[in-house]
Amino acid sequence: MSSMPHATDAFWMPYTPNRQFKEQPRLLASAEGITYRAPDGREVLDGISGLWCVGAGHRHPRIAEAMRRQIDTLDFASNFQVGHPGAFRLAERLAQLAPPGMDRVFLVNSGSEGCDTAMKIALAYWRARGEGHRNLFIGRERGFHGVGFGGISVGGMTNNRRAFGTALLRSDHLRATWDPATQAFVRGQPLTGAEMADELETRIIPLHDAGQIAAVVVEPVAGSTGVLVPPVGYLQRLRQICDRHGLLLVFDEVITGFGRMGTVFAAEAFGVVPDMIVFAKTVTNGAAPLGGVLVRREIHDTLMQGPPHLAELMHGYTCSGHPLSCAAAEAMLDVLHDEQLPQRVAALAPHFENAVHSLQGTPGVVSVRNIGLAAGIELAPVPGAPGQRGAAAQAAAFDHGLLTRAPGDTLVFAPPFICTPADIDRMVGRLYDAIVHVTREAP
Ligand code: PXG
Ligand code: PLP
Repeated sequence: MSSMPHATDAFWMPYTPNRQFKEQPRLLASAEGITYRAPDGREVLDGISGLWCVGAGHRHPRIAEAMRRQIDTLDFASNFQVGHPGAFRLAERLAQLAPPGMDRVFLVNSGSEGCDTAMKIALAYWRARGEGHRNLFIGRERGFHGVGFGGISVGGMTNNRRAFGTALLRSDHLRATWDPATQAFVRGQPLTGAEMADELETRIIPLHDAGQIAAVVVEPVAGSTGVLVPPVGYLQRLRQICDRHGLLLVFDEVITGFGRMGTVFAAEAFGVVPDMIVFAKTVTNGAAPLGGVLVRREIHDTLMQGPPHLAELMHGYTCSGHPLSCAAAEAMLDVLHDEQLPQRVAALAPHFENAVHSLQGTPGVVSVRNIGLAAGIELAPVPGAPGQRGAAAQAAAFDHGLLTRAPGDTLVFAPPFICTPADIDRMVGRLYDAIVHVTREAP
């Protein structure tokens, strides 16, 4: 088992308080199933599926075996002007899993690349239809669409935007679906609040004109902001308004895709078919980087024009459809199917809901929200220091043997799909211990 590296200076860690981490590193050296091990062998239960990726559990033997076979057969082939069978096979299988009609797939390496790709496809689509003036994107406050310039333009996480000046693309934002007055301890989807979608029609469209808008981009469930669950009927209303005004609707399913909602895609769980679906993360169980965009066929076909010797869409990444990533994803699709992982999530969700809501009443807990296998447990902030209590709780959870995440003062709990009810209870016990630990301390 590897131990602490001698020097930690060179690696500029992503999304990490580097100075603090390097004072007190928290390393993960190995993993199996739902459990990480620190270099000293200490157990850390995986309460966030790696980073919303590892639904099938760590080091799944079928995924490992598929990747081993692939690296010994074809390590790399690009998909620019040549191709390899794995990418075609994977795309066909993804198309079959997607909602009807969304059967064209652009492959990328991450959720961020997926979001930027979906936005570029939207722009190119309107231009091909002679409506190049549609170049405004409508996102939502507290939405996360990765860290590319497209994604931070349409995203609504203030901390991801502030340091980078004005984002590159024109955008406006719907309000978040969060209403603390009615939703603080709601179980599953709030029953009221669908009318929050009407703002698209009553404010945004009159302000900008529908003819300026390229697409509306939302996460079906806002994940990385701390799990904000859409009210019943909200996503349907967004779809209806987009249809009335001819706007494209993009679902960012980077977190919700591949099982976490108890279905392969959240589109299915909520009964709403968008025009594009962005995916990443769980598609390979986190074993290799892969993302993509599922596209409604008419959008794809509109772009299949121009001189036959020129690429129809001048876009792609060196590793788009990398053989190892495709092998991992194909194996993950086998595992999702054969182990019935979405069905297991659906069966486990009621126990999960009861377990996380048992935290209501714990001092300092101001909200608990859940859907599928995702929950946000929000803590009262330290006065004048937003985020400090969340960061302390995340650290305390790690010290109590649980990996979690804390955007702001909300602890996010999103365990692997293979958890048993007893695993969930053990993890929630550690969450409780961590919350008690940080709320006992003086504010
Ligand atoms: N869209 C959504 C909805 C995401 O959740 C991305 C795009 C970007 O994906 P990549 O693969 O480029 O990271 C994400 C990523 C958290 C957390 O703490 C969530 C993400 C990333 C980092 C942290 O919940 N989601
Ligand atoms: N920068 C340089 C100098 C490159 O040659 C390339 C790709 O060929 C890129 C950036 C883009 O890299 P990627 O295709 O991995 O996104």
